[in-house]
Amino acid sequence: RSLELDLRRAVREEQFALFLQPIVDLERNCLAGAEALIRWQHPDRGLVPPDAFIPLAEETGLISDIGLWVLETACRTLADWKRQGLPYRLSVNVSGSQIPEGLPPPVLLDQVSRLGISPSQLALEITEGVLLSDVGSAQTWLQTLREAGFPIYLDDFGTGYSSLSYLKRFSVDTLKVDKSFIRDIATDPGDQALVTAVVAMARSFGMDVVAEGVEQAEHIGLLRGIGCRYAQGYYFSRPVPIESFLDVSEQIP
Ligand code: G
Ligand code: G
Ligand code: NA
Ligand code: MN
Repeated sequence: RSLELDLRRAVREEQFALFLQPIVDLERNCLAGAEALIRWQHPDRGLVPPDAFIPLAEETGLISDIGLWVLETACRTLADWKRQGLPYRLSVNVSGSQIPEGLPPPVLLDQVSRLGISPSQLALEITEGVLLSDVGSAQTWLQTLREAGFPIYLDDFGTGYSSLSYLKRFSVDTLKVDKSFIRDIATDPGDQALVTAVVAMARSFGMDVVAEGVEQAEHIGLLRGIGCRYAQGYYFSRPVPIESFLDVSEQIP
């Protein structure tokens, strides 16, 4: 349990960093924004990736405080961009265990209004399981925030249990197609057919699509061809520290 003690201290001392990975608008050929991905700057272990501590944070409830730190850091970054006249959108990941008490809608609204940013610039990434686990309260949470203007992204789309009826029941703004479907899209006709169908379906529901895990130049032409508007992946950039993001994004697309 020493990792838990370390994590408690990390929360107190804010030993975290937000890394940003660009999301590119393939239609307009410009940067659309970024996904925020947390890292733990451990005093002895160095940079710890989220997979190594988010599950523990969820078990121990520390995820709530970590989530509030992420929210504040993301909003400060948006305010900073606004001062520079940059219109980018940021998306933050939200775990099921943060919903609803860990991230109350009034807290989100208060944060954006204090910093003078629009809710439309802060997207919330959830996974499909979140709304199925405790349908009542999670659904109310989602609906309240969506009505307040926060875009909702469905993360890792295609890997869980979402069906057409799921998408009809829970309205979201954007589907993020999981990287496992993009990886072989240039060579696997099945994956290509699947992503083509997802894009067509998203359109008919009025949703946007972000392709995740875009690693090759070939992916870009293909995705553009099937009408997928947004892309994210190592081809453009790995997640980078906030301080480097604007420099990195100058090279994009
Ligand atoms: O950064 P990386 O690509 O290693 O992210 C791995 C996973 O960690 C992602 O699936 C993402 O959902 C999760 N993750 C990253 N940042 C956060 C965060 O701020 N909050 C939560 N709850 N999960 C995060
Ligand atoms: O929240 P989510 O699970 O979608 O987090 C995205 C994860 O995917 C992060 O761990 C991020 O570092 C990773 N990632 C981002 N772009 C790429 C990519 O092009 N290829 C691969 N393999 N992983 C990526
Ligand atoms: Na995500
Ligand atoms: Mn994802």
